Amino acid sequence: MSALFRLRPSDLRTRIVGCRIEVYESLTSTNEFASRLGREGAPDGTAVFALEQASGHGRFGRVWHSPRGGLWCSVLMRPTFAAQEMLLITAVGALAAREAAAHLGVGDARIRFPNDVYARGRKLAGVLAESRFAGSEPEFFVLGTGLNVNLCAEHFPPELTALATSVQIEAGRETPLAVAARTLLEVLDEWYTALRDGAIEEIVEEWRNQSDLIGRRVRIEEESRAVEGIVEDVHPLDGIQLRLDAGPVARIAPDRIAAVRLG
Ligand code: BT5
Repeated sequence: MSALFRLRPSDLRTRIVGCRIEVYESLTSTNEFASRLGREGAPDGTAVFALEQASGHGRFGRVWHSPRGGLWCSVLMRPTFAAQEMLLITAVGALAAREAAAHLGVGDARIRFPNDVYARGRKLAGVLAESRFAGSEPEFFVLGTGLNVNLCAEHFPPELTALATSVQIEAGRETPLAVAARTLLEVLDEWYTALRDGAIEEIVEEWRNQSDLIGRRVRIEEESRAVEGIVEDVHPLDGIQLRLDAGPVARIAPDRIAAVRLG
């Protein structure tokens, strides 16, 4: 019997997200596949899942480990707003992944700048927004979410065992992937609708409330240097405001931040 889960648009209480749903055994990357559907004209809100990804990826070309048991999902978005607001799509993705994890029983899921969800100091989920342009205008976006659902410590490669966690580890029980998928699409629909309606302040405020870095000592790695200090503020568009150990306050833009490590 196939391990594919079934989820139909009519199973969802959503307006846009999940208006079309495709579930596959294995894909190279759901983001790449959703992008292909986007080029073929698939509608706003189309959702793609794969039980496993052969080359799931994160930011800066990093590998996203995607074995069976996780929720690997991409949603095609065709909002009508300016390109720089891709950072808001990332924020909406992090908010939805955090909220879905909370609904699935993860006690203290928090957003870790800019695109991660952490629980008890370990990475539970990551989101990756990508865009395709037609000339200078964005034609569509793809929001990818990787949420570790039914994964145990032995499913992670050695370098991640001490750094990663899952819904199963945190909530102490397995969750059917169809339930996790429905939960994610429903909360994402709420935040995506808010974004389309222009509720930017509400999104930014909730994103800041759910972030776990304010007041903490961090080391921020940029591509060619690292800085250390105490986080004074975080903002999905403006980045991190950091009181440097050397004294002054620096503002580090989101696209310059490769990784944030707690000091
Ligand atoms: C991310 O990248 O956190 C975004 C990951 C997005 C993955 C989704 S899955 C569906 C869709 N299709 C794709 O191809 N991608 C999206 P980044 O911030 O660059 O973090 C990558 C780092 O997270 C790696 O270098 C590892 O240290 C760590 N990592 C990799 N796999 C992990 C996992 N399954 N759980 C926790 N941490 C992981």
